Amino acid sequence: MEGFAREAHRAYIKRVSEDADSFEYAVSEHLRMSGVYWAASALYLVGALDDLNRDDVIAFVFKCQHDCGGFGGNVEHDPHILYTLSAVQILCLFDALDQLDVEKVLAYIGSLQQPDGSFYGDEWGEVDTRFTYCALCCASILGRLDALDVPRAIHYIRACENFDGGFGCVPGGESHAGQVFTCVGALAIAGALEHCQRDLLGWWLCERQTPGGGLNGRPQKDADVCYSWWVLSALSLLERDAWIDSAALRKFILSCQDVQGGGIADKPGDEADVFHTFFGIAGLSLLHDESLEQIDAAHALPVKVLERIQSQRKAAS
Ligand code: GRG
Ligand code: ZN
Repeated sequence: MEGFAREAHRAYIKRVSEDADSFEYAVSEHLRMSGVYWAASALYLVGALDDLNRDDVIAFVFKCQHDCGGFGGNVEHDPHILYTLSAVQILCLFDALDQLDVEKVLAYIGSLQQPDGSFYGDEWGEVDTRFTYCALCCASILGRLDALDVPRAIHYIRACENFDGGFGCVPGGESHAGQVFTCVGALAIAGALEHCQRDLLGWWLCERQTPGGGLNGRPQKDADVCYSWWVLSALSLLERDAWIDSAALRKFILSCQDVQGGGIADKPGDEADVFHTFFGIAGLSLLHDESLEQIDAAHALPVKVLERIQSQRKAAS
């Protein structure tokens, strides 16, 4: 079996982050902010955050902020809660939260919450449990969950639960591992995991493991490296991560590496991309790979980064 190709992945992430002429750079133009979060997080987990230029990244992040407090996916793109979370996560990774007008960001996120507890993604009114997660994760990182109506947010998440213990993007929406992550993550952040049916949902999640060791997002679908994060993070928050075959999952993730060119693909033999590189490495971190930094399954940030933020907040109060 191939080992973890750390140096190749480092070089790959640096290359695709800097090469503005690459295919990957062009197709990720609309979500650059999240792309930077995936790249920076992956580098942090392999102990190489310094491969990115801190000043350039921070300048880019603030160029994407709007007067309302929200951030766009790129310079001159409209604000959206998805990119607002990525922006805040990037500032955390680079220890630059002190440059952020926290109240302004909280006002933006709070303005997106609806009377039923759900969240819009932006001013256009799409509702999705992904946006609930973004809101709670962001407010939690900023130490200000009190800025949101958390009980109503929990109520809305519960309305998205299905008979199989899983969750969808809206009430009645099919269970999907990505949405399960957002709902379990948000409930964990809210300290409300008692609302999950741990055993029923744990079963549904561990049944996502396919004979090849990889995880899929719902029944009958192919395994894909990113579900190593969406499924395993939820299992670990529910304390049911021992229910999957860890060695087989690790083997599947490693088989999706491009050991020469660097990066990790969705499936063996496919082209690598930064999204699957991050979620593959994050999955290996959740599998307790000791050569990697540990990641927090609820906030999708390194444990050390969250500890640093907490101690800074303590010192300031
Ligand atoms: C900070 C980690 C983090 C997340 C932010 C955006 C977000 C919040 C969460 C996304 C959750 C989600 C819905 C993930 C699934 C992404 C995915 C692979 C979707 C593919 O769906 P299909 O139907 O694929 O195309 P399948 O695998 O079902 O065939
Ligand atoms: Zn994927």
